Amino acid sequence: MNKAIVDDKTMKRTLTRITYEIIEKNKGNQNLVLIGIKTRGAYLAKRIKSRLYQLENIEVPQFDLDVTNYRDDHPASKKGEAPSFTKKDLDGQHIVLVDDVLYTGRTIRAALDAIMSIGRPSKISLAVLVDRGHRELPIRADYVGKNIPTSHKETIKVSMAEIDDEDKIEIITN
Ligand code: 3GP
Ligand code: 5GP
Ligand code: MG
Repeated sequence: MNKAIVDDKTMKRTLTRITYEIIEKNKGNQNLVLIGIKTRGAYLAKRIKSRLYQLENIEVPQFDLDVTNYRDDHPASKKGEAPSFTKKDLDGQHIVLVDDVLYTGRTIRAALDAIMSIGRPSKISLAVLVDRGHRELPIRADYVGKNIPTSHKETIKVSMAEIDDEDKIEIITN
């Protein structure tokens, strides 16, 4: 059973709010760098980057990250892509990691591992579109689009216009 909970207009507003929160919490927006976790986190990071420019004329670098090679839970059956950023992109910067759904926290742990193995940021924050609970590690998000308490059996389906033809968030009950 699919239950739609966020439509395109609400997703747009949510991303605008997250962008304003990033602006508010980082007065001057010095040294901000957005890193989006593939696949949908990368599209979200691109949207936040363009909102930062539209709303406040702020230009920030944005990179995609594939965490496959850094995961501890399911060993990669296929090899992931190497990170596109280098040490100089990270050193002394404030990284805002972006992902679609935060669940156990293991993806974010893998992303932190990838970043720390390459450079030394001054700060790392986390922005997620959905926090569905069930953390297995001491990780929390600084910017949350929507808290959606779920059971382990449910999943959150995030659709994004760039690859799914529309913007939508649904709860899937298996
Ligand atoms: P994403 O790469 O855009 O984040 O993990 C591959 C895809 O499967 C993800 O797309 C994610 O949206 C989707 N997915 C749905 N449920 C789960 C889940 O419980 N765990 C993981 N890792 N991915 C899930
Ligand atoms: P975690 O590593 O925190 O358990 O899971 C986070 C990653 O797995 C996110 O990148 C997300 O894509 C994916 N994920 C986990 N649960 C869900 C879910 O219910 N829906 C979607 N769309 N992705 C999920
Ligand atoms: Mg994801």
